[in-house]
Amino acid sequence: MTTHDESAIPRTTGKRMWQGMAVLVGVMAVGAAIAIPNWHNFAKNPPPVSAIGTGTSTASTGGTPASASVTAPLPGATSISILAGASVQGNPNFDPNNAQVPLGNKIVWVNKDSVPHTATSGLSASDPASGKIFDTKIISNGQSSPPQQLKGVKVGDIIPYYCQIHPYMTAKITVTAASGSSSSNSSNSSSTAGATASGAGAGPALGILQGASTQGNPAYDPSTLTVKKGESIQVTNKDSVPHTVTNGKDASDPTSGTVQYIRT
Ligand SMILES: [Cu+2]
Repeated sequence: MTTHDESAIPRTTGKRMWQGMAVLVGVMAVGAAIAIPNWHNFAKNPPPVSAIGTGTSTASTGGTPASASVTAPLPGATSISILAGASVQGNPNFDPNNAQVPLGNKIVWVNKDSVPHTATSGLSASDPASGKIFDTKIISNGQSSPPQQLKGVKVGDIIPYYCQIHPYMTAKITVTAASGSSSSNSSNSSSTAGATASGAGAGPALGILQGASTQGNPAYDPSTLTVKKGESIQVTNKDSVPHTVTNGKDASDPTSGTVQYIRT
């Protein structure tokens, strides 16, 4: 059959049309049969690129993790271990990962690994503040660093540091009130000491709501939080997938995650 009408008219039979529809519906049904029962797992097990490490998850609590079990080998010094295997990305590296160091204490890093490391203040080598507060320089395997005095820090400061040889090795130090001076502290210091002693509940609470991972849902509760100087924010993730709370507009914001010093 020919026609002078050149417009695109579908030329097929009703039967072939329904066969095509059946193929489409079949493919979608198979896909749905796989995706729907596994939806929960997809959400709970994000691909590695979006997986969130657990190493720093206690950082925001401002509590008393780990350090209580680490006793100084010499008076006035805090010992931090560099664990065996620390040079392998993803392994635990600095222990404790967030050491609570009394103001004025020196810190000794003990390298228990089989390769050299450094402990250098700052976020990375490109951080203009890198090494300004302390830098152990190279610590040979099996050796301890010279005692490091933290320069210009105050109670409540949180100091990130890293290894210059393995920049993915990161940890932080929280400066606490000097031991033995609790009775003569200013109100700021004693409130910090109180916060440290009580651990959870030391500051205002921030909730991440169930369903927050769905775009458009309410995410943070409250969405605006007022914090006083020196207070820690207690973040509770009530959702079924991991989240972070990171300062900045988004990951491309050059200031993202850089609010690091908490001044009391
Ligand atoms: Cu290293």
